[in-house]
Amino acid sequence: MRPSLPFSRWPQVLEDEYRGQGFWLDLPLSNILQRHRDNQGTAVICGERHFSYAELNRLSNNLAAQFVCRGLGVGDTALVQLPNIAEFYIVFFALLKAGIAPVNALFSHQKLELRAYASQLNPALLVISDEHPLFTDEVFTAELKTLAPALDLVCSAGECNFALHLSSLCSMTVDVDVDADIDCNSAAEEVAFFQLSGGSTGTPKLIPRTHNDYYYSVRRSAEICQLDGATRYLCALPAAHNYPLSSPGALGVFFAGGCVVMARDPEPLRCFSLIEKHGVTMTALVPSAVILWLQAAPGYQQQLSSLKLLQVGGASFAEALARRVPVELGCQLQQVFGMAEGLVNYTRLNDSDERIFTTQGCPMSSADEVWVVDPESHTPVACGQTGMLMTRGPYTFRGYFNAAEYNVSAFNPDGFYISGDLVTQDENGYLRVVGRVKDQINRGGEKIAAEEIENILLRHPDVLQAALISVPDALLGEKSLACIVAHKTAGQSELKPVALRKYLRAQGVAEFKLPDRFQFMASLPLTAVGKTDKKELRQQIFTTAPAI
Ligand code: AMP
Ligand code: DBH
Repeated sequence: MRPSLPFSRWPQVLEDEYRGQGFWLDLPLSNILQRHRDNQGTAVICGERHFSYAELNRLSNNLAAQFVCRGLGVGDTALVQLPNIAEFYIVFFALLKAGIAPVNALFSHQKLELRAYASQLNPALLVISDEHPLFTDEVFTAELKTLAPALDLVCSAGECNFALHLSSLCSMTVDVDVDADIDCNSAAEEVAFFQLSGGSTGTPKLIPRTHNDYYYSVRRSAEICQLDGATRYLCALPAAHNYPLSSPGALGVFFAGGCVVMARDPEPLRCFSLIEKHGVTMTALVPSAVILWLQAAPGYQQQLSSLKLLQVGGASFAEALARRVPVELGCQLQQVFGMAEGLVNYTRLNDSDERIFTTQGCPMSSADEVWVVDPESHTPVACGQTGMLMTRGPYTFRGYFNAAEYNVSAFNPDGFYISGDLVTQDENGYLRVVGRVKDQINRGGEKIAAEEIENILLRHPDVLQAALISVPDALLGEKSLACIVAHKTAGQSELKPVALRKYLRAQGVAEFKLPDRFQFMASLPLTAVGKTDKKELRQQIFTTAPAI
């Protein structure tokens, strides 16, 4: 048997405390589904397809058995990239049951991200969809195999002539009792899967999440959101994202025995008709999607009448918009401020309107330790003052995967994660997100690490200096602006925005990470140590002509 995957564990005293307080139950994450194995109620609706809990359990058992009989198990990892379809959950539970730890890439990810995940994890298994342009032929799969020597099994949702088809694997039964659960899970204190970090560094980082910590965050989230068997949740954000997966997300709904309705994306009219058709009671959106829903809602109130709760999170949500939600969408608002690294804050359902409209909630767990500190000295600021958020707790990770050096700067010596978010906290523990010190752009909830894009731009032969900064945007909250200094020798024609975007696309950069605008400059301001002075750069940009 292979050893379990390495990761940064909690110190024993904290593990004991989290167990002692009943936060960690030593159950595998797949228990979320298995506890409903005899439930004939609908777990997932995906287009015209309805899956009961019993069916979801059986299909994921079959698939897990296929993986196990091919020799896969604890110590193995998988790279998964699926759109919002029921197979996302079948595969997720199958991998958990087989003890294989997946990373679920976003469907918008391209070569750059998939290469990074493949080379960091060396997955034995790749699960793809024939709908993704990268997998219309075998070329990119072959490249991934060179980056991940362990990769020898490729499965696909849909038709794909170089992969095994998920549909046939799920319907095949191995020589085992079909009703018996496959139970090759990794131990509850080990890594269950990897979550994605929005990041602020050159390469995308992976967040190990254990069964114990993730299961706790799901249970507690389901409790705070008062989910039950009657909950019907519309999953309109990318299913792999931490927010629609666990806050309380689809896993919270499964835990409570409710039903998840899949939407391709948050496009309002399609979502409105799914809400009406399936009597959806709650959903989760990012602020930019709420703006589109508010624009589209007039005349559709009737269709939305089953919707009771709208969660909004992932990026700053203006108070003026928050106040419009109950009036114009006819449902309660819940603000959610979370991170794939762990800590999630919610406004509570019985909070006053004032709190719900003006704060991003308070930590979900009594064991969440939240510090608001001076970003330089890490000393606490006074209550109500702006400071940087640092946190530690029963479901906040203790280190990025295989990144010992970086982890030294991402955590303080006591294991507090340094989030890089600027917040205020009031005397009741409620947080407001007011900014950030990390070098990241939050483009409508999709996070872009400035350094990742800058590094690629700097590899362009005509680019001497590059800096990516955020600029305000009415819909997305923020868009990205690339400030470029060209080499003196560069032909001017080369450095048009269209050419640079084409170059970035050719490097495999996901569409949402392409700079929205470019500004060509003679030089970039530098700090005393010779790094780009983004504060000064911002000043210059906003006092000069608009970028193209
Ligand atoms: P990620 O690292 O991709 O999981 O993104 C987490 C980050 O998203 C947080 O650290 C915040 O910067 C941002 N974020 C999440 N929810 C909110 C919110 N409700 N308001 C403002 N920013 C948020
Ligand atoms: O933005 C996020 O990453 C996020 C937002 C809300 C998150 O991870 C979550 C809730 O769990």
